[in-house]
Amino acid sequence: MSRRIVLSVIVLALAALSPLDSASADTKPGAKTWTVLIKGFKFVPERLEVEAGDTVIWKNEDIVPHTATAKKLFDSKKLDQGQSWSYVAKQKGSHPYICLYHPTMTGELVVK
Ligand SMILES: [Cu+2]
Repeated sequence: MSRRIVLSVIVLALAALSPLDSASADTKPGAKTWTVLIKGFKFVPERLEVEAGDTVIWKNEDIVPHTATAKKLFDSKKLDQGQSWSYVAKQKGSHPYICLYHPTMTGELVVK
């Protein structure tokens, strides 16, 4: 497949998974949605501060699978290219996380 077709497929797939349409019942009014991109074997941004009740979406833009995994708190499981996963931040504090496949990939979710 050409690069352009691959990108189009990704865009369509993401549109189909639009997180705004799937906001779950436990998101509170005024809660925000944040996106962390996974690209170039990095979490972008590496450190994210949110309010409790906000939703964080990790979106894998690399061609290899990744995870966003914080011990005992959250685990995206395997995210293939173009896949995303959302998490409603509840537990306040600083939560370091990694990619299980590439443990040198680190990020931090701060919930206030
Ligand atoms: Cu990874």
